[in-house]
Amino acid sequence: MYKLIGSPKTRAIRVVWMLEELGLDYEIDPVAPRSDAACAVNPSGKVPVLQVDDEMIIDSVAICQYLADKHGKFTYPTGTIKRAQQDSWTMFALDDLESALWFNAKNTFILPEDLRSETAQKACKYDFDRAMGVLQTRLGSKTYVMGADFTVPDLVLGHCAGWAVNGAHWEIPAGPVRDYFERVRSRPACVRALETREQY
Ligand SMILES: N[C@@H](CCC(=O)N[C@@H](CS)C(=O)NCC(=O)O)C(=O)O
Repeated sequence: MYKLIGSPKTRAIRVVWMLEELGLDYEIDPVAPRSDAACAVNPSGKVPVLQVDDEMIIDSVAICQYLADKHGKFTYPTGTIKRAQQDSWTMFALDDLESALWFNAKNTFILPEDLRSETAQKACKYDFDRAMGVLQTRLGSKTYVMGADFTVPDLVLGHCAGWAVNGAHWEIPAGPVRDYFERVRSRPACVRALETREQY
């Protein structure tokens, strides 16, 4: 039994989604970021954290990749070119989509008010829009970023798309990229994860 520490309203939802994709048993301890309970398992107070026996794994992407590797699904094996290409997609999701979303959130409601900047918000949107163009080019006509099979970066990209539309209120341009995100986010495991989030 895996124990997921972190409210599903945070990036813990990625781990819920992966656990649902893999059909695994898990329990959720819905602790808030920076709470005493979060700081007890991660000195930064960030969530999610996955407890596996007596060990803790910090970071949503590290956790999702670990689960994929351990259960032999939604990933290519380590040491292969395909795995390096898959990891490159994961880094693209974090560098080009998540960083814009996170810095925008910080400048919208997280940082102390006197440190927030509307110019920074505009810069984040600019970077995100540019990333949508890059994604369209790199994706081409593929079903998922690595081809026919859903892998870890599709989950991270799909999560970022929901964050963009529902959190930042940024529009995804109509066309292949929006179709791709709809394909990823309509997977039954994603739908179940979002239903789970509603319970918290
Ligand atoms: N790279 C980390 C980021 C985790 C993170 O920043 N989580 C947010 C909630 S979505 C948090 O705990 N923030 C508290 C803080 O920044 O102090 C991951 O993907 O797990």
